[in-house]
This record gives sequence, C-alpha cells and structure tokens, in this order.
Amino acid sequence: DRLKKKSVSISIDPVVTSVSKHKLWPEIERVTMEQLHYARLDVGGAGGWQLFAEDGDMRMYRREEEADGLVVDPLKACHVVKGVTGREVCNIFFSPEYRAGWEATLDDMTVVETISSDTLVFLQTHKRIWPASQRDALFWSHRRSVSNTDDPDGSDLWIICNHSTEHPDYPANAGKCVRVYLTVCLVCQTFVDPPKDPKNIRREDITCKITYCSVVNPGGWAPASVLRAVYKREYPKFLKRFTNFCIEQCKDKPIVF
Ligand code: 6CM
Repeated sequence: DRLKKKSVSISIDPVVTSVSKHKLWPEIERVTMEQLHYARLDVGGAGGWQLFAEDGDMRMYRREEEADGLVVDPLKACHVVKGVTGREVCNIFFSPEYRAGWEATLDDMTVVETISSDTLVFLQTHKRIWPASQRDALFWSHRRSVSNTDDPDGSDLWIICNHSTEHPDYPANAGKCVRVYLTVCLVCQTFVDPPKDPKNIRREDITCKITYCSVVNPGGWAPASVLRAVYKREYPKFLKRFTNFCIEQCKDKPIVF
C-alpha cells in the first residue's frame, strides 16, 4: 500500500528527444566526434603538415591537396588566447548575432533551420574573389562540451563543428553563386593558472587553447594559385580578428566557464 502512494516522475527533455530524432542527427554526432579526434592529433610526424603562418602564439599549417583538379588543402591552426574561456570563444563562433562582427569574408547570413539551441543550419554568401564566381555555403553548425578525463590540468573541451548539408529549399548552384563544401571545427580548452577557487578567478588567470581545422572544396572552377594566395592571407587574418573580437566582447563581462 505504501508503495502505491509513491509517484515516480520521469522527465524527458523534449528538445533532446526531438534533436536525436532529426534526420541529420546521426551525421552530426559522427562528424562532430570525428572532427574532435582529428583536431587533437598532433601536427608533427608523418602528417605532412607545413607551417605557413606564425604570429605570437598562433601557428597555421596546411597540406596541399587537390580533388578533381580543385584545391582542397586541409588547414590546421593552433592559438593561445588570454582572458577568455573556451565556452565563451565557442559561443561567439557559433552564435549568429556575433558573426558579422568577425567574419570578414561574409556578404550575407541566414539561419534556415533551428534543429536545437545548439544546432543550427546556416546559409551564407561570401564575398566574391576575382576572377572566380561568388560562393555560398549551406552547413549545419553544432556546439557541445565534451568531458576531458585525459587531462587533469585542463577543463572540459568545447567544440563547434560546421559541415555542409543539403536543403530542398536552397539547392546548390541555382543562382549566381557556386556552392562550396566545408568541414570546419573549432576546439577550445580553458586553463587556469595559478589554480584558484572558482569565485576568485580573474580574467588574467585564464588562458584558452584553440585548435581550428578546415577543409573547403571550392565546388567549381577557381584558379589554384589565386585560391592558395587568398587562403594564405585570409586564414591568419580570420583567426587574429576572431580572437581579438572574443577578447573585446568578453573583457568587461563576468567569466562564463
Ligand atoms: O570558419 C570560418 N567561418 C565559419 C562561419 O562563417 C564557417 C564558414 C566557412 C566558410 C569558408 C568558405 C569561404 C570561402 C569563400 C571564398 C571562396 C573563394 C573561391 C574563389 C577564389 C579564387 O565555418 C572562418 C573561415 C575563414 C575563411 C578565410
């Protein structure tokens, strides 16, 4: 009789349930975890990565690769930024409201679907680079934190993974733009030095380690030499501009761990 009176409530988060039922979910799960693994691999050794830009703590590496005659050079960058947390940096990279503030190659951005608060589908048009056609990109973007038991000194990791997708309402190459295909990830980890009670931590005690990886297929004709020259100039510019934007956005705000 006593047992009958007890009520058991099971709560199922409706958002989590609907996200995991979305048709893109298995791909989002798989690509995000693959990208996290790939980002954590070292650039030394047999990977064939060549350093092409260096500035302070920033290092950028690329591998020259082509697919069907198009440049698809994989890029990997590491950076260390003081005064911001990985969660803050990932939030700025993910959230549509900040994008125009740091993404210099952007002409236009629309969120075409909200799969969850951590998973959006973006349609972007990028600035035209002469003599090629203008490019657009349609991709899902997913944010998550991953617990990090391997590293006792660092906090959990935050990752944003962007990966091209399709949408019947936004077919590729239908207008003046050529569609690019991309897989991008940003992985961040926060370190506190010297270690402190969380309520006494100041911005000068925190450091964020960033890894950024990108593979972009230009989707159609683009002269290899122009594309490589554009990447060599634009990627370092992007990472410096983006991280400075994060520092500026966060400096007078409470720290978000
Ligand atoms: O990762 C970056 N940005 C994210 C948010 O916008 C997202 C977008 C990536 C788009 C990258 C494709 C841009 C390519 C546009 C130019 C192609 C020109 C081809 C013709 C050349 C002759 O992941 C930062 C991306 C920084 C790019 C420098």
